[in-house]
Amino acid sequence: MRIDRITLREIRLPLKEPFRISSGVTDTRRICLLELMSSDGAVEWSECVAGEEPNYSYETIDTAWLAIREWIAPRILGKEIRGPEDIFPLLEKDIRGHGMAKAAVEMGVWGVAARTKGISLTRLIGGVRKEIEVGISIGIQPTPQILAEKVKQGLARGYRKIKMKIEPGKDVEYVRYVRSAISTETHLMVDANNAYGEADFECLQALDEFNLLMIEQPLACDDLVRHARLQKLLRTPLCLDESITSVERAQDMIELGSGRIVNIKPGRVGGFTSAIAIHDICAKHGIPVWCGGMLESGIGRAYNIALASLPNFSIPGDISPSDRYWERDVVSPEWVMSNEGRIAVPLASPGIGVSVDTERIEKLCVRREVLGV
Ligand code: OSB
Ligand code: MG
Repeated sequence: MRIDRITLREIRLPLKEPFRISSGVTDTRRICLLELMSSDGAVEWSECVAGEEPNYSYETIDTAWLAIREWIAPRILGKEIRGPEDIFPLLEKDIRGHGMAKAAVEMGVWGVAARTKGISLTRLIGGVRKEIEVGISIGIQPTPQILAEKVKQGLARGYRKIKMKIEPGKDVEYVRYVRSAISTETHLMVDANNAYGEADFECLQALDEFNLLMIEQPLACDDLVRHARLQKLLRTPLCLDESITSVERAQDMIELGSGRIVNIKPGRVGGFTSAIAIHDICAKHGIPVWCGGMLESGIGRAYNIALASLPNFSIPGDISPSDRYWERDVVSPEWVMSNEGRIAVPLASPGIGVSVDTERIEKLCVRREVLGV
C-alpha cells in the first residue's frame, strides 16, 4: 500500500465545561485532524491528541503540525509499504520524540488499511470485545461538595469507574468527602498528572485508606525510580500515564516496580504498533491496562474504542460518549453509552466505524495544509 496525501486541518471545538487538571485548564480544544488518502483512493481520518499547551506533554498542536509537515509525512508519502506495521519503525529511526505527531499518522495508516480491506479497525488489530466498559474522568472542582455532586451524576448515568483529578490541597479531604458520599465498592481512582514530589509521600500514603482502584501518575513523568519507592510504601496500586511513552518504559516500570497498572493512550506512545506491544508485554506480566483519553473528538475516540477491544484492556477506559464533552461531535453516528456504561464496538463497519462529517469540519476549520499530491 502507499499513502499519497495527508491533509491537515485544525478545528476548534468548545468543551461543554472547562476541564481542569493539576497542570492546566482547557475550555476549547484546538484539534488537529488528518485526512489520509492512499494510492488506490481509500480515505480515512485520524486525530492528533496533542493539546494546546505543553502541560501534559512537551508536544502541542503546533509542534505536532510542524513535525508532521517537516519530518513525519515526508517519510511516509509516496513510499510503498507492506502495511501499517511498517510505519512505526520508519518513524522511530532518527526522529526523537514527537510521539503524538507520529501516532496521528501511524494510526491513520491503520485506519486506511482497514478501509482498504473493507473490515473494521477492531478486526484488523485483533480486537475481541463487542462492547467496552466506560469510566468518567472528572476535572478538579472548586469544592468537595461540587465534586461529589458530579460523581453521583456520573454514577447515575451508568459510568463504571470514577476518576477524579487531584492536586496538592485538593486531595485527601476531597477523596474522603467523595468516598463518604458513595459506596465503598464503587470503582474510584485519582489522577494527579505529575503534581507531587518526594516531600508529599505522607500525603499520598494517606490515600491508602479509601480503597482506591489506583493512583494515576502522582510524580514526574520521567521519574520511574521515585514511583518505585512510593509504590513500596502503598497498598494502592500506582498507574502510570505520562511516564509510559514506549514499550521500553513499560518494561522499565515492570522491572523497577514503579507501578502495577498502565494507562495506554495510543497517541502518547507513538501509535497502535507501540500501544499493542505495551498491551502484550503487560498481559505477559499480569499487569492490567486500560485506555486513557485526551478529550478527543469522535475521530480519536474511534481509535481508542478499537484499541480497548483487545483482551488485556480489563479496566474501564476514559472513553466517554460524545455528549460528555461536545454539544455536537464531528462523526455520525455519535458515540453513545448505554445506561450500563458500555459503548458498542462497531465491528461490522469498515475502517474507524463511523462516518466523518466533512461539511461540519470544513465549517469549523481554521487552518488547512495539504501534504503530498
Ligand atoms: O491525564 O488522563 C489524563 C485529559 C487531558 C489530559 C490528560 C488527561 C485527561 C483526562 C481526560 O483524564 C480523559 C477523557 O478524555 O475523558
Ligand atoms: Mg492521566
